[in-house]
Amino acid sequence: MRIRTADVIVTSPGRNFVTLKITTDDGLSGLGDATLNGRELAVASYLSDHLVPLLLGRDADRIEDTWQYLYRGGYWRRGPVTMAAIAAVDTALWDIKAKAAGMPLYQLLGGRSREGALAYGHASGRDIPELLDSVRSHLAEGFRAVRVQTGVPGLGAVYGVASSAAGTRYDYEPARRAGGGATPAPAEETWDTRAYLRHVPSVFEAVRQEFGPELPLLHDGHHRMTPIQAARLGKDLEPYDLFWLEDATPGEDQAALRLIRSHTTTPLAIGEVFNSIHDYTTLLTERLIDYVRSAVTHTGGITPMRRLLDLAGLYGAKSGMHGPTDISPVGMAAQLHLDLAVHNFGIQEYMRQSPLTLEVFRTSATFQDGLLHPGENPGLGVEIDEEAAARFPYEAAYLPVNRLVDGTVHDW
Ligand code: EZ4
Ligand code: CO
Repeated sequence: MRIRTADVIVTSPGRNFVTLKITTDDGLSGLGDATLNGRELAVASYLSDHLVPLLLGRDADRIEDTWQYLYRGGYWRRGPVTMAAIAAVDTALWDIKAKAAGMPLYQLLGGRSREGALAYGHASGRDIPELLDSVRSHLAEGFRAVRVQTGVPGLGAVYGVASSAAGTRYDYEPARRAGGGATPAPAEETWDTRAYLRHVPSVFEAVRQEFGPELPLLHDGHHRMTPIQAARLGKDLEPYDLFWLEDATPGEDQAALRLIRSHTTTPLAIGEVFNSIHDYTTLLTERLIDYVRSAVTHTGGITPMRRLLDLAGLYGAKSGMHGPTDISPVGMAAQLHLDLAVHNFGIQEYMRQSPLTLEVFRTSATFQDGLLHPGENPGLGVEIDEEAAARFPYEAAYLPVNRLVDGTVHDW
């Protein structure tokens, strides 16, 4: 079975997505997600200029060999652009293999270990009452775990907090779009870590008071703290029994996690901006983290994600794959098949896609009683409507930039 065509599809049904569609001479086709929020066209070029010419005529059955060929053969290893491009190829080839077998992909990954993947949703509010309403509406939608983010008194818009009131579409996260093809400058937000550290424990106090001790609660620090600040927050949040504290510090400083770990028993999650198993070696072998946050889309595909989760399992760490709306329904489906199959599943992040996005990507995935399931269709269970995709041309859009009150550009 040879690869006949490989098409890079860039579409923007509410937000930008990059998808690779591989078709074989047997007439089977597979999809892979290559979306890199705010840097989409770099990956599209990597695919169409550098990988597609190498794929045409190759044996579609040889997933591992193709992965190694693209990773080692490119000389320049790792990096989010490279790994998103390779991820799309890997995922599309798994989709094809599972379709050829007539099975949902999770069967080829060893069959299911559970009925569905426990999902967490994003509750947020500009203040505590708005947050409590948002938690309530998530519970009403069936969520059995929620991430909790709020505004900080004295600060304006805060990344991770919905700008619209609870009940309307939860739209904090899509990067800001320019409209009309213009290139926008990123929005700039002001950040004050001391004000944040004073405020967050009172938020969790209010949520536990209202919803009791059972509900799994998560929090995302969005890389904004120094190690010593993160250590303090972890300690301050211990009474509220978090499921995890995510991205407390910028993840590339792996040694920082040693300091945090030595001060707090709050479970730690990290890795949504990582793109390689090598980003985790210190963190896992020294048991500095509890959850691995990588996405299939940004880590080179299903093949290396499986390898990473197997390594994590040796050190008692579990999966918590990244699942915001900048992971397309294709990337999410790949993760859901892994979620079902792997032994050391922890939790799956889940934000609902917009109706426009779901017009372009037809997915068999379901969300019921707090659990996600990829469906039983052969392959990934996602198809792309290319005519619909063509109606939504790319629009430049960027994530915001954080500045401290003194004007310095900050981590976020
Ligand atoms: O900021 O997906 O845990 N989820 C997150 C996301 C990320 C965006 C970046 O593209 O932190 O909202
Ligand atoms: Co995050």
